[in-house]
Amino acid sequence: MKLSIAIADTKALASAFVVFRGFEKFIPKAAQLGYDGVELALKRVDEINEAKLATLLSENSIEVSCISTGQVYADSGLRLTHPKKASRDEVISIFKEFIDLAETYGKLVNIGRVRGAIGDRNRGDVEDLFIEVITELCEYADPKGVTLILEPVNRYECDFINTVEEGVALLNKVQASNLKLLPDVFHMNIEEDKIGKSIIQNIDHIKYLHFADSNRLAPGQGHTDFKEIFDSIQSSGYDGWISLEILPRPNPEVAAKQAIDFLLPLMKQYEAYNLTHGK
Ligand code: LER
Ligand code: MN
Repeated sequence: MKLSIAIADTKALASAFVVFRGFEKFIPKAAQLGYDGVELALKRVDEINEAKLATLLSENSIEVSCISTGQVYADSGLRLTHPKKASRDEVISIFKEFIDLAETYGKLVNIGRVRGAIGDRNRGDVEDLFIEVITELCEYADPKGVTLILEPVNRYECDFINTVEEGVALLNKVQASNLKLLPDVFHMNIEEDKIGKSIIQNIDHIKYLHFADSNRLAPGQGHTDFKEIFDSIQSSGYDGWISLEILPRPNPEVAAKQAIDFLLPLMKQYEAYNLTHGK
């Protein structure tokens, strides 16, 4: 298990769900605080200077955990199920560039709110469109070793795939080995009856986790039961990234520190469990 934190460019939208803004300043900061990775929240690949990124990562011994894509939608309303083919084609080409970048950095690209909404359209038609687009992207990503991670998002932000079970149903329809799930415990706190039970039941599909407390602050600042979540991580054997997607309050550095100070002891207990149980 490794810990990551969401980071964007200095020009990221105000609405971007990231802790840090500015790669040069905050990739070293994340490493100093003890994070193993950074989740790059991008609107377009041209926000990244690959040579600079490679230097920042190697100088700070930190990895890219994933490329996240919520800002593509927030920036221009582009979405994978856009009713207009030209707009869908535009977002597909943006995603193919993310996949190219992820081939070197992280091997994972998320699909959250950028899937779009059903709105007043027919649910089956939108789902068919989504399956068509996602199949094309999975086929493009597969030879590059990149996995797409679909994020169930709560009903107040999205009207399409709110629960982990709905995510699994979509995965079963697409049938691509490089399509997995990214459950976010903030959304799960709203949509699932028990977060831990849902993680255990769906572990075979889970490739990545977003962490935030019930109020979207750092874990430990709200009322989400992280003990229950770590118990489920332990008993299911989850060994992927845990990425912090929290509000930068009271300020980015304090939020990032609160999160790691709360989580590291829990993670150490888990690792001790693995050692003593020979996992
Ligand atoms: C938004 O609430 C969120 O959790 C993102 O990761 C999905 O776009
Ligand atoms: Mn999330």
